[in-house]
Amino acid sequence: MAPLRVVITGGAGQIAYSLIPLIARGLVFGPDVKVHLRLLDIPPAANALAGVAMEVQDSLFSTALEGVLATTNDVEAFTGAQVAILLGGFPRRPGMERWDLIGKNAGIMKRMGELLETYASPNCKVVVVANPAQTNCYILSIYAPSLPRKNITSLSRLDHDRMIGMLLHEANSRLMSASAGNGSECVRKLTAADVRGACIWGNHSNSQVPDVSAVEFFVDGRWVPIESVIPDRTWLGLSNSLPGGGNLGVGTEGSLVEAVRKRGAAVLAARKLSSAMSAANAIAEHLSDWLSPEKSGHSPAVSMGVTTDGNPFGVSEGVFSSLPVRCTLGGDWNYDEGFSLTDDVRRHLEASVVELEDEKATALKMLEK
Ligand code: NAX
Repeated sequence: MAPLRVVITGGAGQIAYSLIPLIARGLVFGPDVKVHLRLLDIPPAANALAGVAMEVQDSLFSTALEGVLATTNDVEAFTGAQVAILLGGFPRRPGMERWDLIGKNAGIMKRMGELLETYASPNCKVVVVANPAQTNCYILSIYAPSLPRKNITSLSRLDHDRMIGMLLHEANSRLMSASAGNGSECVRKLTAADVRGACIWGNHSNSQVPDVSAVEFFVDGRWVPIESVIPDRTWLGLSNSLPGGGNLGVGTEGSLVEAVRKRGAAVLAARKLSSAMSAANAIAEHLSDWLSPEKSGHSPAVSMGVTTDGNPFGVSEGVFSSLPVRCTLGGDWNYDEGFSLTDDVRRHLEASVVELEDEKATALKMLEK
């Protein structure tokens, strides 16, 4: 069978550097799927891109990687692409307004949309990572009108995984100390497979809505509600002491919601570089749950940035938003109707969707200029 053509834009950047080995080892599309990588970057990054290509050659990756093309020619990169991983974008510079950034990236996404429309496979599957990720999806959908809207997704899996990582950290420390205290054997350490029902709603920004209201842990052979392991409702953002059913912990110093929203900034402050290893891992999980023959159809509900058109949650249509979905065999996905919005989550999600609508309007206005 012909190898899967996978284009990665921003191929010389730091996320690509962590992602390429995961793909090349067969960990994303499945060990039996041969991949031809098409790494694209802009001419000023041509040397760095050539260096990445040298390292790929030197790495003697598994047979999953059938070939690699490193190019600054976008038509060459997108021709026949069956999967597009869009990392390339304009970075935020000091003094730059958020709206300027949206405008610059809208221009880049317009070009990506045209490339997808004209040169990629008609059923190309897309994940947008470059920010503003959800609004970039919307721009793509305008300039690649023949591509099914369901094929265009954005990454909110990193936010999802950050939340699960924090929940596991808290749950495990509570379970460990509980078992140490009564002298019994240590409780089995929970892993990601022992958590279900987590969801990120809304924009990939500070307005995102990390929601644990449906979370359950698998403890001692059965699923139990989150509060039976982590009874701290304020930290979880489940406090119902305020009118309207609580405040989700937003603004509460040290709450889970605040921590998830600020995790990217915390990594940046500590590393002096934005998240790359965890972003690459989240992209790999997003794609393998969606597209790998081994995982698609078997994975739990996950958060993905998808079109809101026809969603069952009552979210305004016409934008892309993080929502809970289930991936189905053959590279499709459906909204997970098992999720429902609490009043509090709905209120916060509405604010996040207003932000998405503002971003969309700004991007469209900038493209008209
Ligand atoms: P880097 O700055 O390391 O790499 C970006 C690369 O894109 C550069 O090599 C640059 O030359 C290239 N590029 C710029 N314009 C291009 C174009 N028109 N065509 C092709 N390549 C182009 O960024 P990196 O850390 O790899 O992050 C990539 C993107 O992911 C950024 O926009 C970042 O904001 C976004 N992120 C999104 C996340 C999400 O959860 N949605 C989390 C991680 C990350 O911060």
